[in-house]
Amino acid sequence: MELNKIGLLFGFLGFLFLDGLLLCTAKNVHHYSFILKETNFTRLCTTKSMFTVNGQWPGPTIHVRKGDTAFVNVHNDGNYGVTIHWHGVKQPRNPWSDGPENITQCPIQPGKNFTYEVIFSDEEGTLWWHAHSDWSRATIHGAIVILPENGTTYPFPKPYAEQVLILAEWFNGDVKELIDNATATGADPDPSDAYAINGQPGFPNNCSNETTSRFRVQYGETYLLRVVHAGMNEEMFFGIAKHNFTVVAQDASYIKPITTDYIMITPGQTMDILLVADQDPSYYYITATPFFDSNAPYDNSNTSAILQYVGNYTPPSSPPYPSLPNTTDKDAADNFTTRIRALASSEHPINVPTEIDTQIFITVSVNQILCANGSCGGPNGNRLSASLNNISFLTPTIDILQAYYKNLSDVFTKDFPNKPLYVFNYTGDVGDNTIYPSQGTNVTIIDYGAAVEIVFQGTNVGNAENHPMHLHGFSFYLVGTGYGNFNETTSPETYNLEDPPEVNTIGVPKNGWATIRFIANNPGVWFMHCHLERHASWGMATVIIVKNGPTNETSVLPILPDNLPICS
Ligand SMILES: [Cu+2]
Repeated sequence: MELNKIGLLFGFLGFLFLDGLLLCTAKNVHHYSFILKETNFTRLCTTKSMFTVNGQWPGPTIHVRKGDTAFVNVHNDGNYGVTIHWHGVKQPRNPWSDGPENITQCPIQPGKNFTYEVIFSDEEGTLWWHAHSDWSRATIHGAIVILPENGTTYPFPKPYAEQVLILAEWFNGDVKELIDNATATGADPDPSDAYAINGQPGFPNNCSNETTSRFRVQYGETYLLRVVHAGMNEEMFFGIAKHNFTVVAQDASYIKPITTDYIMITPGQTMDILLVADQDPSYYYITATPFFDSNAPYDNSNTSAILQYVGNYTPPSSPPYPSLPNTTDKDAADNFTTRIRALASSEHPINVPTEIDTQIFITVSVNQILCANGSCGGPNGNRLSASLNNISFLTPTIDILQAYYKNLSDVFTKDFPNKPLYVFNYTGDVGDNTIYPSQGTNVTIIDYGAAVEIVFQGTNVGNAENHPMHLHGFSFYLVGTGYGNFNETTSPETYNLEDPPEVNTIGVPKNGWATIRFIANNPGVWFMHCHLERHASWGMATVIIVKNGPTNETSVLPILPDNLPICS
């Protein structure tokens, strides 16, 4: 695979009338066509038909500049309904095109199509798109590359070339059958059979050596690697043999450069990395391995691509392999994530709320639901479940956005608690008091413009684990994390209000807490959930509705798109 030189052809130049003047603006409009269809793929010597965009896995990359708009027509030629989400794109005032199934729309049914209007604002760097219905995101995903606006540039020397690297999971079986079976029995879904980098498991996986992804580099040049974690259920360590590299952005927001030989990245996150090809011209493995701190079943395999220097040399018979932290090495994970600080420069300022209007404390738990006569496939014959504030989210049959917009009753309740109804020693001996959650579609309503703080408290209920929490419609500041129970007095004393990273997905440490802050300046209906897919399926989710502000410009775009698939 040849690296693409930077310099992309853009679609249609946008024009804007301002005060009677015709101004050529930097904002462009792009058009993409996604055809969803079943396509045969062979990995690990197993062939299966899987649901893809345009027959590709990973799917096509969307290229825009900061502040552009992309119209993506999604036509479903598959066998079941799907929605697409533009992960990390804030979509100001435009929840209509956000995508989560039965939250902002119903699935695009086979034979139907829908055009998403993806509105970019201050994002710059790498994001991604993925299906947001059942588990179809396993095979329906791709990168979004957001270049600096015309006339501006990166806050680092312009790289020679760039490359998208998408981490994902390969399942030998049909992914929809897999989650449908797990849902039917209440058991843990089967783990994936391999991880993949740009669709290829690579060394040391069965039947994978020949097809390993290769990235060719010129000695002495600097490359921008855009790493996307599109995997389903596992966090990952990632590194390149014999090369240090520098992480410069996370979730399409610049950070202070971190030089390291590995990263820990959770499902949902993206990281931009500068790599200097400064080692002896040869082959080097680029490898990702799981970080897993729980005792659920998981995929303990590795995936590799090859960094291949251009030139005349004898390739090594076995290229060097990076030494990454052990799968359970929590300290290594923390040692990387706690180094992340916002760039916070004059060109890329941050604006952390210091006076909080709305404070929400949320426990994050894995639970069980009782089954009659212990007839389910989970622990103790029960059904596996998950919750926020001990409420396991029930996805409604009518989308919440439509219900809110049209004032339909009986779809959701506005009473998601802003603190746990039952206070216990969250990270200690939790007993059996909170193992069984209630179930409901409980949402939080927030005033436009409110300064919001959310403390996520991981718990020892069920199965403690790191949870990558993701919020739609916003990026937020991660102001603090810690282990044990959040302490109202001492924990805030550790907050970083100077240069906290501005992100859309954060790992809540196992048996620990994480605090985020943001201004609720985006009216709409926004999903918030764990990005481990099995936890999201079990109900580790809720919805935040931000009310309209006082003006049209601070209200949801008034148009209900013509062909938005609504739930009847
Ligand atoms: Cu989780």
